[in-house]
Amino acid sequence: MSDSVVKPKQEEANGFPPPLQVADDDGDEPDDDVAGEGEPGAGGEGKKKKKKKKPKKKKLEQSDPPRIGISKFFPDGIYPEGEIQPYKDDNVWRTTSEEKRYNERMIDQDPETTYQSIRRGAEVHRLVRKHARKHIRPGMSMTEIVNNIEDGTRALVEEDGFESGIGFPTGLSLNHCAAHYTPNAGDTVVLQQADVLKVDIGVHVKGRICDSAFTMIWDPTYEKLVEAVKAATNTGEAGIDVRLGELGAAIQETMESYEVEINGKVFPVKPIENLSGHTIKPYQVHGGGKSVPLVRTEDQTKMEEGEYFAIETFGSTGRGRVVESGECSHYARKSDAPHVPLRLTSAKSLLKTINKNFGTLPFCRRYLDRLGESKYLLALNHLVSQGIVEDYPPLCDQRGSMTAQFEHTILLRPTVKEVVSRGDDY
Ligand SMILES: [Co+2]
Repeated sequence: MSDSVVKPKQEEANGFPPPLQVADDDGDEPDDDVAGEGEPGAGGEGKKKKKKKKPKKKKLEQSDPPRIGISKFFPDGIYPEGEIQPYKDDNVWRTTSEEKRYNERMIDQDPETTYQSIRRGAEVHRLVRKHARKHIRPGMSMTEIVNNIEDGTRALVEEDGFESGIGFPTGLSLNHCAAHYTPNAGDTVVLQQADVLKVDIGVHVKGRICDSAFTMIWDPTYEKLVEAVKAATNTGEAGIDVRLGELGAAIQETMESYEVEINGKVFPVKPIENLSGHTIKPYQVHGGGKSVPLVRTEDQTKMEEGEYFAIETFGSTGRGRVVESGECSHYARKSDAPHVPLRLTSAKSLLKTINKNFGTLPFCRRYLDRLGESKYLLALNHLVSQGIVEDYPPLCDQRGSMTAQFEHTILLRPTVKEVVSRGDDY
């Protein structure tokens, strides 16, 4: 198909072991008894085992690194539910409401809105990050790390044009940089023992983007920083009718109850006040226009039934404010891009490539490289200056400070809240 792109053979180049062979791949009898190991939810578990004709047949096992499409493990198309949290206070009635339960069934039966797409993305996310956590260590280059993650995502989600694929470039922001860094070609950064690494991974299925991030450290100095941000993300105050400004206040309060001692000096953990969580729309990771602040604000906007939110919080030992800094890697075509006549032929052609391969999904320079584009910077900058493409440069606090991030995608279902990206790791 013309939409699918050529997959580079990066396993060998990076010295990773080649994917293991599928133990059972004759495909005549699906193994519906192997669900994702150790994951929450009930996907596939309720199924009765069929009497097998061939008792010697082995279970399908995921390879290491994970490269076997997730759908092979869920042949009925039912993926594990995330963590279920009941609504509180004035919304307790929703859990048992017949009407709300009916609404939910209707949503799930509609192929356009079903929860199975986001849950499939979340299951891929859990497997990819499980491997990443085991695999990433100081001494590795950013390029090695990102290839490992993205090769895993592409394989597990069974990348197929706009049907399924990477949701956005993998963020690998280090230390004082909080977000929007991923290596460009030629990047020479190598992970260090004392680094604080934010890993932000996006997976989409039919445009439903699972947006979830975590922080990795190897130096125990930053344990409290990581703990603070994890706790703030898990504050759990999100819900239907909750006001965004008040949710920000709850996040701020949790975050500010921590401090971190670095070389004998105590630093308060500050929420980064100019970063925020966001609603997610199909194919638009920042679609829907609502922001979840990390500090108290006067925003009276309420969260609403049916919305998908990325609840992400960032803590910092620095100012608690980020500015754009460093070479840009992330871009996305605007969903409301104006129709401007492009005089630059190269920009016209690049826009075609972007429309065909990403639409409004964010992409990075590496993704253009692997599509065979070269010397596109002038054209790309032209699309940015014409307001067609938005650039997202790295966002950094002051040099010398450390920042951490945790993020989950949540669904405000009619009856309950579902933390769809929850795993046993965070
Ligand atoms: Co996000």
